[in-house]
Amino acid sequence: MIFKERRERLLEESKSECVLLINIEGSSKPALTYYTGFTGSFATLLLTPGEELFITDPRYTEQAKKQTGMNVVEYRGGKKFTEFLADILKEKGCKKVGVEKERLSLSLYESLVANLEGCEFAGIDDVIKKHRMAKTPEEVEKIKKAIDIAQKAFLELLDFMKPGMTEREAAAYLEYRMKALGAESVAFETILASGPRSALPHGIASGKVMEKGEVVVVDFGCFYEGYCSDMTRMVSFGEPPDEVKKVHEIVFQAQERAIKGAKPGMKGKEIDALARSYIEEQGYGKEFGHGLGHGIGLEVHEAPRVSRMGEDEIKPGYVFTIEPGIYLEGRFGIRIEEDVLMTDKGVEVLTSLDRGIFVI
Ligand SMILES: [Mn+2]
Repeated sequence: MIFKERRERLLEESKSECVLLINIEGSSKPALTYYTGFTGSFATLLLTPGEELFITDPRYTEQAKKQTGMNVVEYRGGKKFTEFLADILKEKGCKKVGVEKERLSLSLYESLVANLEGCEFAGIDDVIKKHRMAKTPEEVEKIKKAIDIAQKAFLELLDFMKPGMTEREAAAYLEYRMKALGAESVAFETILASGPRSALPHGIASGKVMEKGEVVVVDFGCFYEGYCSDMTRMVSFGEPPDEVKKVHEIVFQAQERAIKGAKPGMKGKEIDALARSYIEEQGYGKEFGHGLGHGIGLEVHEAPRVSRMGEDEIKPGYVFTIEPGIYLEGRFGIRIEEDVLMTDKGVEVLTSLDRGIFVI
């Protein structure tokens, strides 16, 4: 079973005696899903050299048994959860414990430390990150399915959306169609921003009425079997003005440079630079304020970073977005976003919608 193999690698590579991953209201949820298959909101995984324990509460016992096939221990209250956990750690003799540092709250950490004298905690975030970045073919298939659903829903949206409608109404339709086509949920709140609002890189759909002659940025995606898609397209009500076309062409060429130029082994920041340098040459460097892309998988924003800060080498099997944009405050913004898979030759583009402006 894939989860069991992942757990064995985690314990081995974490260089800790034990691994403790805690998901309280979503904290280490993606890691719990990655290493056990569990998708609920409350669970803890404890790995020791001889034993694996999965802890949850009675709301999730049945689900946990089904999803993980592991030995499930129930937390039934009576004492604080951290005291309950500390007792287990003491009983198992855990002294050096690997945790997901970025996801462990200070209050939880303090309370564990207070209950576990002489216990040492170490962050194993890098090991988890390294595992999750390298997708298996099965994971890539799920992402492709999430892309397929989102793309079909987008094409249906084009027949539905019209001037006079609010952004929210159009976004709701897109989200409804994604779910009707098999998505578990949206990957994030749909960004659907028209006219001057398109210059907001994260303009969540609002009550604004869309008007004739406006461009609309639509950034959307969905989850399928735990994995997500994330893409962006431009729509225009009527033929767009020349300046919109010109800026779109620059963004398109920047994206093309990143798609063609990205090779395995390059750092995220080198791929970012392929697109960024072109946008800078065209005089819009300041108007491209965000990173070129980010990893996608169990989360819509995960490692690797493909930005000026991206130090991770992008290896075959990594799935990430390439999404340059130019935002002209108060006027309009353009972004085009693809999901790509790094292969041993270069990137394979997984999204397949036309990359031009959809004029309706
Ligand atoms: Mn994105």
